[in-house]
Amino acid sequence: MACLTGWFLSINLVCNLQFPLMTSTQKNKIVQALSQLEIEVPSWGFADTGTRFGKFFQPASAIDTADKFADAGQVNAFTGCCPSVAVHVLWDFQPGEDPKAVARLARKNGVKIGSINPNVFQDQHYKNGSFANPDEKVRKAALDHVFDCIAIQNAVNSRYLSLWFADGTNYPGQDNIRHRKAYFEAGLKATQKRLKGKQIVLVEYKPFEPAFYHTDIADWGMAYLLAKKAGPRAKVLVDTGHHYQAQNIEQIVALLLDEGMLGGFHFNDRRYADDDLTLGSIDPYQIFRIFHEIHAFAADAGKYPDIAYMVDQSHNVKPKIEAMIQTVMTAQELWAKAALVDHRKLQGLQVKGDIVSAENMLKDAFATDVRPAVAAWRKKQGLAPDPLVAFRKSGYERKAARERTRRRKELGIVQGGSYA
Ligand SMILES: [Mn+2]
Repeated sequence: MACLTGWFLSINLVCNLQFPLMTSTQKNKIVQALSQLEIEVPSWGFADTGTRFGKFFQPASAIDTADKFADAGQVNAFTGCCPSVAVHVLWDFQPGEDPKAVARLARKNGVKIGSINPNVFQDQHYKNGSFANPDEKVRKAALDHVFDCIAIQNAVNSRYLSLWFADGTNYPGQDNIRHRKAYFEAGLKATQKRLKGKQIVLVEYKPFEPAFYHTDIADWGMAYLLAKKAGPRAKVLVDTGHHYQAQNIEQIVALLLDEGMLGGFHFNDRRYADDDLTLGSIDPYQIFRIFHEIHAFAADAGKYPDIAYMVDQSHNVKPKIEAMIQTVMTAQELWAKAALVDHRKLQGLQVKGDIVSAENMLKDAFATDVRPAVAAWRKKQGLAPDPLVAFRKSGYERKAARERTRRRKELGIVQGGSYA
């Protein structure tokens, strides 16, 4: 017995020597870092959505905007770091509805309205584009819709107007790329000019889809150029899923931070293209490296950059609230891991040219199990140490499924149909 105890002790000692337990300095770093991270969830992440080929319906999915806010309220209640909800104007506001009433509905559910997302891709007249449409009347309709969204933004006191454009062409010769660029410059300039105070317009990019020959804002450089020309309230939004394979996203983040042009993120993960998979499910080290660039920038600047962290995922096969909580927990863990890097020490190694040790500083931080420290932070906030377990125990999903199934019946809503 004594011998066994000795054996366990020596194993423990060896382990502790090679992989020391977290120090109180590291724990403090994590607490400080977590207090900096608020994540916005998307209203569209709680409704039934699908792929181009079909939808898999869930009894607990949100039917209307009130349900979406209630579900987002659950994510905030259990994680304590998601106080705002991104809204899609055509999907979350009924025509003629008082935006202030929608804002009150959000508050009633323990959240507030975050970024306002115009929709200039759904209507029939956008077949050849919105801001870049060759038809002046359509360009004006798109701009008018964006102006309406800014009016909503003002009414609900939202800081961010978040723009994503499906604009592009499918075939060579279909339209004049330079003319379209000029139309975009004009539209974004007019949009930026409408904003006031601390309001920001975010310009998102994406290499392809739905257009498959050229996309008008295809990468960060195009988004940067257009945002820069639009004026000081226009910044770039990095959607982590909107890059070609092998693109170095953290380099884009570092560059945009350095230029004061990074406005925000849309978090998700991808294996092939814009897959909207759960953050960190495929490549958590990628997200860690992005967060490392932000912490490194903050260490140099003496404060964290003013950027919006948002989730852009809609889950077709996972339960929606659980998937959102899982996403937020993953973001917090990767953010906490990246906060462990000692930037001064890293710089010393970089100057010395000690590449192996420098890289290992990132690898060691990534390999650290920060979950106990994150759980301790949650306890201090009066939250359950594991939000996912606590949410499951709450029975909310079962109750929502029952209530929403009954309501669907009353309203005559059929969950069914196909893509075509
Ligand atoms: Mn996005």
